[in-house]
Amino acid sequence: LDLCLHPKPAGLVLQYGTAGFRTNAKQLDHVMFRMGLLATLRSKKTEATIGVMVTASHNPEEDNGVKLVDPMGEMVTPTWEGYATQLANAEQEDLLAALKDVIEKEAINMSQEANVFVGKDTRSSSASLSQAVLDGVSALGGHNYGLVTTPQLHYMVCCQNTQGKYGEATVEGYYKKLCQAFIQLTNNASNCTDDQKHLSVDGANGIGALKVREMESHLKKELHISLFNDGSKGKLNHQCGADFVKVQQNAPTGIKINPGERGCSFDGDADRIVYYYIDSEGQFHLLDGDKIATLISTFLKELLTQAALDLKIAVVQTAYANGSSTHYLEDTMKVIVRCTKTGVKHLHHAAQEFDIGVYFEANGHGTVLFSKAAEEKIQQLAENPGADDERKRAALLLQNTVNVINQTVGDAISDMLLIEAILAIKGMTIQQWDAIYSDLPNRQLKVKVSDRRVIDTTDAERRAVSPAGLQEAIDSLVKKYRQARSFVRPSGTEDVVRVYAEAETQESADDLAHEVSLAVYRLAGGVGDEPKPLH
Ligand code: 16G
Ligand code: MG
Repeated sequence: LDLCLHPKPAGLVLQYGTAGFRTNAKQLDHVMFRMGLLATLRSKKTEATIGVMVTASHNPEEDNGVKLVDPMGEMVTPTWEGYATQLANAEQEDLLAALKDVIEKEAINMSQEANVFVGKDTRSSSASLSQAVLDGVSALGGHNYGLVTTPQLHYMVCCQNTQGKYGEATVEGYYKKLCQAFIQLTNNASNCTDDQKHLSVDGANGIGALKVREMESHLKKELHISLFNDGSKGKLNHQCGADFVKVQQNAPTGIKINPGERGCSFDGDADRIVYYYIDSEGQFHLLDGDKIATLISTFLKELLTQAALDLKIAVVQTAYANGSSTHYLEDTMKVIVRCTKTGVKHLHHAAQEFDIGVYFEANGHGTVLFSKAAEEKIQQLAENPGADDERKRAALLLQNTVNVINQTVGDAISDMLLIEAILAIKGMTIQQWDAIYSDLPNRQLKVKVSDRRVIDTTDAERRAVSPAGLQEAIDSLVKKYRQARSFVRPSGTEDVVRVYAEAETQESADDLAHEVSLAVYRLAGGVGDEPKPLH
C-alpha cells in the first residue's frame, strides 16, 4: 500500500461536517484517498459493504465533497466521523500511525475482506476525485458505480448488505422497484387526466437530471416529465436547483411552467426536492419540505384508518420547520411531532423510533421510515384472504407506498414519485395541497462572527446557552411581535451564524430577523459591517 499517493498539503485542516467533507475541489485530493482507506477499514470492521459518495450537493460547481455510507444505507456512525477528521488532517508522515490507531481502537481484523461502493455526481472534479477514493480502496474489493445520485448509492449499499431483500443493488433494480410501485399506486387513480400527469422537473444541471432521463421508460407514461436544467448547457446549481428555489423563494431560471402547473426542483446530488407553482397573477408559491411532510403524513394516516391498523405515526422536523406546519400537524392532524438538530442523520435517527416516522427538513430533504413490525403488519393484512375489501385496498396501497420510498435517505426521485402518486390518488391539485395550511412569513439571515463556536445551543437548536445574554435578548425581541419565533445556530457547512425568524407579517419577520442579527453581531463577536435593516 503506497501512502505517498495523493499527498496532503501541509497544514491544511478540514472537518467532517454535517454532511461529510465539503470545500473547494482543489483541496480534496488527499481527503478522497484517505476516505477510500477509511471506508475499507469500516468495511472490514462491519464485514459489510460501505459506500463513499463524491458530491458537494447544492454547493457551486467548483466545490466538491465526500461522505461515507454505513451498511444499512445510513450516514456513517459519529465515532467514525471522528476518525475521518483525524485521518484527513494527519500530516503525510503521520498517516500510517493514524491508520494504525483506528485499526487498533476498533480491533480490525485486516485479513477480513472489504467491499466499497463508490459513487459520484456530475461535477468536473468528481471523476479524478472518485479515482482518488478508489486508489485508497485500491485492490481491496472496491466497486465503482460511476455516476449515481447520493440516494441511489445509499440504496445500493443497503441492497447489497441485505442480500437483495431491499432490492437489487443496481440502478436498473432501483428504477424497477420504484417505478413498479408507482404504477401500482397510480392504478388507483383511474380518472387522472393527461394534464394531471404532467410535471416540470428542474434537474439543477446535475446528476438527478441524468437519472430522471434514465428512469423515464420505466414509468410507462404514467407520469409525463418535462425536464429542464438537464446539464446540457447550464451550470450546476447556478440559479437553479432546490436550494436556489428555497432560499430565493422564486422559480429557477431555465424552466418553462404554465400558471397553475406543478414544478419541482432537485439539488445537485438529488437528495432534496421542493415543489412550486405560479398562480394566474404571476405569484410564486413554494411547497417546501414541511408541506411535503404534511401531504405524506395525511395520506398515510388516512390509509392507516382505512386499514384499521394501529400503528404509531410521527413527523420529525427541525427548528426551521414553519410554525404553521407544526401547529397543523399537532393540533389538526393530531400526529406526534418531534424536533431534532439540523442534519439528516439526526432526523433519521429520531424517525426510527416510531412505527412510521416521516421526516423532512424544510429545505426538502426527507423520507419515511417504516419499522419492521409495521411492514409485517401491512403485509399480513394485504395477504389476508379474510380481510374486507376496504381494509385490503388500504393495505395494498400502503405496501406500494413502502416500495416507492427509499428508506435509506431522503431521495428527490423517490419523493417525487410518492408525491405524484398521492396527488393522483387523492385527485388533488397543487393549489389544494398548498391550501392545507398557510406558511407564516419568515426570514433567514447570516451573520459573520470571528468564531461561530462561541454560540452553543440546546433544545434542538431552538435556544442559545452561550454567549451570555444572547437568548435573553432574543426572547425580548420575539415578544415585540405577534406569532413570532426566532433562533440562531452556527452553520455546520459555512463559516457563519444563521438567524431564523418568523412572524405574523413579512415585515415583522424581516424586522425581527434583523434585530436578532444585531444581537448576534454585538454579543457573539461580529466581524465586518453591522447588519443593516432589510427595509
Ligand atoms: C447539510 C445537511 C442538511 C442540512 C444542512 C444545514 C445532510 C445530508 N445534509 O447540507 O441536512 O440542512 O447541512 O446546513 O445531512 P447549515 O448547517 O449550513 O445550516
Ligand atoms: Mg444534496
